[in-house]
Amino acid sequence: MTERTLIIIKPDGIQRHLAGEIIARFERKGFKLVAAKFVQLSEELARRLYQVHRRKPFFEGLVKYSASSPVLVTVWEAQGVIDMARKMMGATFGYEAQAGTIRGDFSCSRGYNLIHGSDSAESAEREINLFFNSDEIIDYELADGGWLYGRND
Ligand code: DAT
Ligand code: MG
Repeated sequence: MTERTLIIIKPDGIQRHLAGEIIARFERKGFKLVAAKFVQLSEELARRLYQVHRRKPFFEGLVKYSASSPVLVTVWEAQGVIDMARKMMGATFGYEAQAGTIRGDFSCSRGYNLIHGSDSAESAEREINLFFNSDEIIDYELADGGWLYGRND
């Protein structure tokens, strides 16, 4: 079944001119972009995004960093997109992430790790609703859509 995930290119991703690189990876993989918004997060919205971490010692730092500079918020669609995007992002800390992943290739940091991606279907739904109304998620066909999934899968 087609699934959606929320991907945020975080402040360091924008400041380090990596937005195009990151988007290109998801495009080339075959994910369909269905929504995008360039925004300056408020600390309040950052707190809501990361609410599961509210009791962690790094929470306030995470909120401040997330609201420190603009981010690009995107929604991507594909069969199994949540797990595939997490694999492409790599492990949370840049210095532990495998080469070939976004964090593994471009981040050496713990907190400045370039990208957020939903970690489950429930998180994806909650996070997408934080940023987008249903009419901001675009329903359209990709011209090469028929070539993305084999008919013999
Ligand atoms: P992920 O972004 O891989 O889903 P997460 O949800 O566990 O990771 O944590 C959210 C963000 O919080 C993560 O991207 C970076 C930061 N973070 C996580 N654990 C941390 C820690 N121990 N110290 C500092 N920052 C941390
Ligand atoms: Mg997470």
